[in-house]
Amino acid sequence: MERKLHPLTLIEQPIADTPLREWLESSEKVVVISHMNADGDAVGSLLSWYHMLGGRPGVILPNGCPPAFSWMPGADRIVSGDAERERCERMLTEADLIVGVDFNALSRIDFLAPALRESKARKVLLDHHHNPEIEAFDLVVSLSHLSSACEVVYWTMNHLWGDEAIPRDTARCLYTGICTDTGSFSYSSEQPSVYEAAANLVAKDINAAGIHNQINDIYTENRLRFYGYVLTNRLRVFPESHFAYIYVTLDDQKQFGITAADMEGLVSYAMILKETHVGALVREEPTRNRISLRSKYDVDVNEIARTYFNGGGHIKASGGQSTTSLQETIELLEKLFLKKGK
Ligand SMILES: [Mn+2]
Repeated sequence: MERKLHPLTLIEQPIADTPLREWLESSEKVVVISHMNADGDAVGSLLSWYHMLGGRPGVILPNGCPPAFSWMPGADRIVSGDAERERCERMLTEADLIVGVDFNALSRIDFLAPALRESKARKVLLDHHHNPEIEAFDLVVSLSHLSSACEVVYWTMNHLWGDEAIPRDTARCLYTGICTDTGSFSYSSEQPSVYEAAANLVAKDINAAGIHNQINDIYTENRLRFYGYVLTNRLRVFPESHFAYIYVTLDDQKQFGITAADMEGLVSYAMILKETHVGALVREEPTRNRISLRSKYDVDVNEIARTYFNGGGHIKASGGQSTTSLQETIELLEKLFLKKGK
């Protein structure tokens, strides 16, 4: 029943009844911040506000803008916590309004969390993850049934100022985040509202095909050959258990000169298999293993990531880590997902 409702009707307190518009328009020092290891949704929702507010806000990412998104309009304005930690802390301290996008807990902004927590600024969170840390904010717009933070931001802007007030550069940023968080409308996109938002954004002459190219056609030859190697040598498939996983050793990464960002999307290859219901990627790091989990149907991998891998995320896409050996991590995965005797 929920899926037929328009997102704006699902906000318990209509945004128009909150002081959000007044805060955004009257605050002198606005700072927008998103999470560590930013993805397209984080960068998109961050920069959408930069353009919407006429270039007024300071924009912060704890460890900067990933090169894959440096083409986005306004990306050169992002202040990186890694590179300029004190400047970021000062921006947060001196702000009168802080807007957090695409994260549900202060731990996601890592070493910048104390500065945000202690800032006297008004604090707003706009997000789509479950269980927002509401105590840390003055106003929370948390719509976990929506595809992306960019969609949450789109409907918020639409509701506050109307679609016609949204500028083209904001539309480019928001469309990018919606595409990256839905795999170009292949998952997390069951709600009709995501297509309505996309249609309204595409109507702003944003060159949607160009954005899809910028997001998808980005592999180096080396990265593609690494994928070939991994799919040949590091993919294990268990059709009877509807489970497949890929593991990547430190040696593999060294051999091909591969970074964590290069493995973004690798887990989806486990999901392409017809029989796979749940897929995993384990990548070895010097002091731990990172685990990505994906689910096609009703297995809640958010719960599994929370319970076994000190992580979390979404029901169908989550991640975590383990500090045991690669071998032990793989054994735990097999224990969790393999049917007995298979
Ligand atoms: Mn997101």
